Amino acid sequence: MFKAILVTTALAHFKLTNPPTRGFDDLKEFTAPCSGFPLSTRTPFQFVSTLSITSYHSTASYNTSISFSQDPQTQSDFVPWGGVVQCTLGNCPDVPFDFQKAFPDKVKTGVNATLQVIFNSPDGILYNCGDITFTDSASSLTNSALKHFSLLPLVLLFVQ
Ligand SMILES: [Cu+2]
Repeated sequence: MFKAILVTTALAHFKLTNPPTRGFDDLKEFTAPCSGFPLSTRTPFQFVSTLSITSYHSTASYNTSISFSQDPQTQSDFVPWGGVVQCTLGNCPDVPFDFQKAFPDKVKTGVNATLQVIFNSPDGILYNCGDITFTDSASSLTNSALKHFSLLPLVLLFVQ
């Protein structure tokens, strides 16, 4: 009985949905850098994009790293990118990331990368990765996001 309760509360931490996570297993999310999942299908990803993350915790935060390795294996393959985003239960806030601005020498159309989300939850530090290929197709995201006044402080934080 007691054991069953423990298992239940340990399930469902967070999930990276855009780009899609390599795989999802609550019990493996503690494993860096990518929850123990191997390289997966790459998602086309615009230079300025928003990560979509579902939080199953009412109080949590995340930060991000990126790897330009073709098949990153360890945490040292990743470099930190972006600031800390606070999450509540449900979807974490949409924050546009300008990857090309941050890595102008590396982010070009056709370049492969792996995005890593490091989720700081009451259960501990958790990991998801999404494999992507950058594309320069026109992004309407930046303009629409910039029109939302409430997002401006976060935009300035991440695009500076
Ligand atoms: Cu959790």
